[in-house]
This record gives sequence, structure tokens and C-alpha cells, in this order.
Amino acid sequence: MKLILSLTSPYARKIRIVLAEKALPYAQEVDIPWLAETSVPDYNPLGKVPALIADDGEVWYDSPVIAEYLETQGGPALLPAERLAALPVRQTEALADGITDAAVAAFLESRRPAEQQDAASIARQLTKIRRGLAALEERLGQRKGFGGNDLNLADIAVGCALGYLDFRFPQIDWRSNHLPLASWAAQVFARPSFADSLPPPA
Ligand SMILES: N[C@@H](CCC(=O)N[C@@H](CS)C(=O)NCC(=O)O)C(=O)O
Repeated sequence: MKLILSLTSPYARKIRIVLAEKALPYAQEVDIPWLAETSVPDYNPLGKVPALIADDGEVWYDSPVIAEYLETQGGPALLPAERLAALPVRQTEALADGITDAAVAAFLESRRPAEQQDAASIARQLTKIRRGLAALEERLGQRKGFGGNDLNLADIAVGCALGYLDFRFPQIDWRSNHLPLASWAAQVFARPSFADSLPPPA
């Protein structure tokens, strides 16, 4: 298998962590989708990473679909096999990915020349992030993790969303406002799969 990725992509990080937790062998091809010379559209018409080239030549995107595919490839299960039981896990994944989407959108807007930035658009994305964090804390409740005792895809997606906030928006300081998420994250971030997939310094 070959993963087409950028090392700063939180969605690609999600898949790197899934591959590491499942101990599945794969090669990495770094390809920055924003560069003129990118080959990413050859794999994903949407021009986004991650994309996974399977051993049979099939190409999978986006990250939820890749995660579903990898579930068929062995290693510890990260999703319940029963479809209805998998839905809450996928719902938390969607919530976490949505926080990431809002953070990516706010970051891209903030990179535009100052006079072209839309402050209202950034504020709207930051509100989504705030609401999303509150919803995550509620979903975690008193549980040890989003998957109960065993790490699952929801834990991985949430960890990547929070890690992306640390990377691009340290000023949000989600730990101070969400102590249960902070203590959960301290455990999860210590796993080798998370520690080994940190984005390079900005
Ligand atoms: N929903 C997609 C999102 C992927 C995505 O937006 N990736 C970003 C990198 S963080 C990208 O490739 N952006 C390039 C673009 O939008 O043209 C997934 O979960 O894989």
C-alpha cells in the first residue's frame, strides 16, 4: 500500500495513526496538493490528501473511506463490525473531522493578505470549533475514551482534530476550557502512533 500525504495534513495523520495502530506495512509519498507540480489530482480528482493506493491498484479517498478500507486489512479492530454499532463511532469521527474542517478553513482564511481576510468567516469557523469541543466533551462523558476502554477510530479522529488545534491555533487553549478532554488527550498523545506522526514544526 502507498499513502499519498502531506506531513501537516490532520486527515492524513488520522490514516497514518490507523496504519500504525494496525501495524500494517505501507510506503509514504509526500505530495503537497497546493503546489503547481502536485500529482495528487492523478489519484483524487478533488486534489486532496490523503489518498491510499491499495496493493490491487485501487485508489481510496477520503480519510473516512480509507479508514473503512483499512478495517478490512487486519490488525486490531478500530470500528465495531456491526453497522448500527459503528454509527456512534462514525458520528464522533464526523464531529472531529468537522472541527478539523473548520480549523483548516479558518487557517486558510487567516493566511490571505490582511486586507482580503473575511473576519466574519473566521469568527464563524471559530464558533463551530467552540461548539464542536463542547459536544466532544459531552460525548466523552465519564468514559475512559471515545471507544470505551479500547482505542477506536473516534479516538484517533478526535486526537487528530485536537492536535491540529495545537498546531495551528495554540491560542484557542482548548485544554483550559475542557479539562476532561485534556486528561484524555494526555494519555492518547503519549501513544507511539500519535507521537511519531506529529506535524513538522510550522
Ligand atoms: N474530507 C477529506 C479532507 C481532506 C483535505 O481537505 N485535505 C487537505 C489537506 S489538510 C487538502 O488536501 N487540501 C487541498 C485542497 O483543498 O485543494 C478527508 O477526510 O480526507
